[in-house]
Amino acid sequence: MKKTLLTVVVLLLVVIGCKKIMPPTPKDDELLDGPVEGLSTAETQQFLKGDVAFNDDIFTPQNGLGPIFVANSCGSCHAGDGKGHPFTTLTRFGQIDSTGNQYLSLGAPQLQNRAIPGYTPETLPSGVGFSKILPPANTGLGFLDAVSDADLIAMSDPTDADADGISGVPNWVNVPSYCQLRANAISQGGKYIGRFGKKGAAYDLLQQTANAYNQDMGINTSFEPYDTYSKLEVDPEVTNTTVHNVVFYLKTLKAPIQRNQNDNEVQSGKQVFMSIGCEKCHKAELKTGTSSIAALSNKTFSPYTDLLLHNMGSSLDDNYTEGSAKTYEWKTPALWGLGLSKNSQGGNYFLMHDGRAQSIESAILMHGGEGQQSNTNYQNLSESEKQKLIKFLESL
Ligand code: HEC
Ligand code: HEC
Ligand SMILES: [Ca+2]
Ligand SMILES: [Ca+2]
Ligand SMILES: [Ca+2]
Repeated sequence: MKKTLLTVVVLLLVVIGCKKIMPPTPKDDELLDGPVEGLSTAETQQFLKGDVAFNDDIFTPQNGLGPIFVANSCGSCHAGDGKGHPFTTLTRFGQIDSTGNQYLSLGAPQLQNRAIPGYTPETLPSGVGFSKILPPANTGLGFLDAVSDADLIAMSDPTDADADGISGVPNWVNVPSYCQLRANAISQGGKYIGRFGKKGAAYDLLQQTANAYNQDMGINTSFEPYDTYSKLEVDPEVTNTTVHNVVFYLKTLKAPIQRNQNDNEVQSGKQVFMSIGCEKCHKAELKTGTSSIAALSNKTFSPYTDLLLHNMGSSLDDNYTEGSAKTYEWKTPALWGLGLSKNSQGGNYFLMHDGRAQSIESAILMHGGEGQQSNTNYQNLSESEKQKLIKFLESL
């Protein structure tokens, strides 16, 4: 009897002790790396296979890493599928106008700054301007992928016909032959609307993924078979099945869930967001068309982006062009998940394409060009309106 009681007490102490030292389990709405709701069993299995390839496939010289590379797994730059850190940036160079890349023989467009033993990593040619970009969060991408081209065109205003200072244009890109065109894809001069990457230069998640394997890790696929070092065509180092699983995983990562939606200040912060013109680019609501994945078909969702390019002014000019995107143009980043981005960034914010903004307010104050008016409107707000706006943004 006594012994049992002692055991119970000891067990209780252990349980209480554990509670104190173990960090609390994050709530569902604080996690970014789960699947969308409503996947079938087979779809969930494919999601899980893609999850493993994305996070646990760590490449080594034995299974194909490099010879020149930037990192050895997708997950090392996209930890928890959240935003990356200034330590995990990519560097691109050599494209300043529409004439194409001027430094192809010197390692452009992307710098592979690491190499496996016996090989020399690339270095930037001296005197060349370069662009450093921070990994974006990888959430809700399947929803963005399934918006129709017609909807994107409807939001664009290339000549600023309504004279509100905001144009917004799609990035018209060449589509690699291995990509499948979207249903009802709209083309202009043989080019199609890109939507992934910070300038929207990748047509779809297959191109983004095949390119990441090749350029970021030196892993060749049948889609991108040219070795970045020898420039020769080599055998695939991961299978097409693995690539498709990763693409499926990216497509079916859930959209971040807004927190504190019913808080009064959050709600009035959203009104401020709408009234000072933020929503002209960071669109509160988009809808998907039909998708082969039922959970993504005909859904309305709140990403706070229009997926279009905007002139953001000279101080955000990165001296680098992609597709039809100019050096000063950026695709509106989705703001969903914004308030959670610190979790994968070591407790601090690193916002804007290169992480230069260390708070939400400083990100707003960096908006120039088409974003200048809303920046000025922000500065003219009262302190309490500003606070509500920030509180709303943190709830995303
Ligand atoms: C060295 C760090 C690094 C590695 C490794 C890496 N990425 Fe990325 N990823 C980035 C950066 C930086 C961007 C922004 C690229 C751009 O704007 O063109 C990005 C962009 C993306 C995007 C576009 C998201 C969006 O919102 O448009 C996807 C999807 C993606 N990566 C998937 C992957 C996958 C899959 C892998 C592994 C096969 C991978 N990444 C490996 C750094 C990395
Ligand atoms: C003209 C279109 C436009 C308008 C209007 C606009 N933004 Fe942006 N916003 C952008 C673009 C494009 C970027 C990315 C710039 C970069 O990365 O250099 C951005 C970046 C941001 C970021 C950083 C996001 C991240 O993940 O790094 C925040 C936060 C933000 N905007 C909030 C706002 C708020 C709040 C307003 C209203 C005061 C606003 N924006 C108005 C286009 C716009
Ligand atoms: Ca290789
Ligand atoms: Ca290179
Ligand atoms: Ca306009």
